[in-house]
This record gives sequence, C-alpha cells and structure tokens, in this order.
Amino acid sequence: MTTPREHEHLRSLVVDLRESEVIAEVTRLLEAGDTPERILESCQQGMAIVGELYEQSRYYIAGLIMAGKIMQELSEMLEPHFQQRFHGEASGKVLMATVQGDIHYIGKNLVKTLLKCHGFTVRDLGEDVSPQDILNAVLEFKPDVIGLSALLTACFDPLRDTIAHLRTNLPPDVKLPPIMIGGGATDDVVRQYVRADHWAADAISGVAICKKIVANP
Ligand code: B12
Repeated sequence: MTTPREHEHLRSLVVDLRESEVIAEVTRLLEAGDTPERILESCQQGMAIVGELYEQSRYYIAGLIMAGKIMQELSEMLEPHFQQRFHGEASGKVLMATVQGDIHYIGKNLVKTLLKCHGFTVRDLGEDVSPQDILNAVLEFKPDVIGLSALLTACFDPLRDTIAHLRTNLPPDVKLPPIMIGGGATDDVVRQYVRADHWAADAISGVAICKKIVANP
C-alpha cells in the first residue's frame, strides 16, 4: 500500500517537470501495487499546479509543452494497467472530439482508452474539430453518445456553437444522441450554458455515464 506522502512526492516531481524521475516513480508505485486511477489523480493535480505556474508567468509555454510530454508518456504507461483493471462488454458506440480551437487531447484520449477497456467502440475525430465534421460523423457513425472535450475557457462558446449546430442541422429523422462534455475547467454550470446533456469530471465517471445511457436508451 502506498502512502499519501509518496503521492505528494509524485505530484511535486510532476510540478517540477522532472520527466525521468516521474516515470521512475510511477513505475515504482505500480510495482508497489498502486492503482492507475490514483496515480493519474496525483499527476492531474500536478498538471493543475503547472497550469497555475504558467498563469503566474513562473512557467512559460515550454513548461506546458514539457508537462504535456510527461502526461502523454504517463498515459501510455498507465494504459495497459487500466486495461488489466477494467473489462467490460458494453456494446455502445461513442464519438469523441476536442472542439474547434482547442488542441488539448491527453484527457480525451484517456477517456477513449477507458471506454475501449469497457467494450465501447470509439471513433475519435481528434482535436480542433469543426461542428460540421462532428455532424458528418454523427450521420455516418451513428453513435449512442457524443463526448466533447474542451480545456480552454475560450472554447466554451465553440462548444456551445457545436452543440447548437448539431441540434439545428441534423435531418429530422435522425435523433441526436446524448452529448457529454468534459475537460479542464468544465463543470455543471458550463454544461447548462452549452446545453449538453451530461458532464463528467473525469474519465471514470464519463464511462459510467456512457454505460447508463446505453443501458437505458
Ligand atoms: C499539457 C497542457 C498543454 C499542452 C497540451 C498537449 C496536448 N496536445 O494535449 C500544450 C503545450 C499543447 C498546451 C497548449 C495550450 N494551453 Co494548455 N495546458 C496543459 C496542462 C498543463 C495539462 C493538460 C492535461 O493534459 N491535463 C491532464 C489530463 C489528463 O486532464 P484533463 O485534460 O482535464 O482530462 C481529464 C478530465 O478533465 C476528463 N476529460 C477530458 N476531456 C473529456 C471529455 C469527456 C467527454 C469526458 C467525459 C471527460 C473528459 O478526463 C480526463 C481524465 O480524467 C493544462 C493545465 C490543467 N489544469 O489541466 C494547461 C491549460 C489547459 N492550458 C492552458 C492554455 C492557456 C494553453 C494555451 C492557450 C497556451 C498558449 N498561450 O498557447 C495553448 C492552447 C492551444 C490551443 N489552441 O488549444 C490553460 C487554459 C486556461 C483556460 N482556463 O482557458 C491551462 C488550464 C493552464 C493554465 N492554468 O493557464 N497546453
């Protein structure tokens, strides 16, 4: 069993952007039997502090880039551990995208990984995706759920516009599947503002929402 102190240490390694030490510490924690969820949570808390340091001009864009690189490596390391821990036979289809204007993808990709672990078929349109591309994919892929990611507050309006575009432009015989949002600064207030159906704070709750939707269409 690992201790809160060890997680505090991991968080500070992330905040200090000590890439190789982060990787070594995560490897050690996994070997000590820690869960990938707990490790992810600590690293995400570290990322939030990196973001604050950037806002305070104590880190520059290079710091964000480095943080992104570390987070990407961590996601790849944790993926097989998530696969071992989570299995499922859910048979729904989820369409994922990061909205127009936003290039953050690490969180979206983690949601995708966990959905796949649970048996969902996922189509990922990538980042900076236009409302029309999302609409085209809805028509073609016919998802049970649409998952939209946005980390920038400046992207709340593009998120709202995307959802409005889907609501107004789908042919009348096509039912719009439930829309779930997530990522960084989103919360339930943002969900109401953009007129989405669901909001999830993290990847695990996002999967739980998708399971509920598919079980009770
Ligand atoms: C790494 C990083 C980058 C990397 C991104 C690498 C990549 N391609 O993904 C790079 C360097 C490219 C980058 C660029 C920028 N960034 Co940046 N970035 C970050 C940082 C430090 C970490 C993001 C991250 O990966 N977190 C870890 C993941 C796992 O967490 P997550 O994304 O929140 O995802 C979890 C949940 O939210 C959820 N989730 C995510 N998406 C979805 C979707 C659904 C459907 C569901 C259900 C759940 C869900 O599941 C995930 C796992 O639990 C954040 C700080 C922070 N607080 O997050 C800033 C941050 C998001 N960036 C910020 C900024 C300002 C920028 C830039 C504008 C900087 C600039 N001047 O150019 C550009 C934006 C360019 C653009 N147009 O998009 C700001 C945004 C501020 C704001 N409120 O708008 C932040 C908050 C930093 C800060 N505090 O100032 N960034």
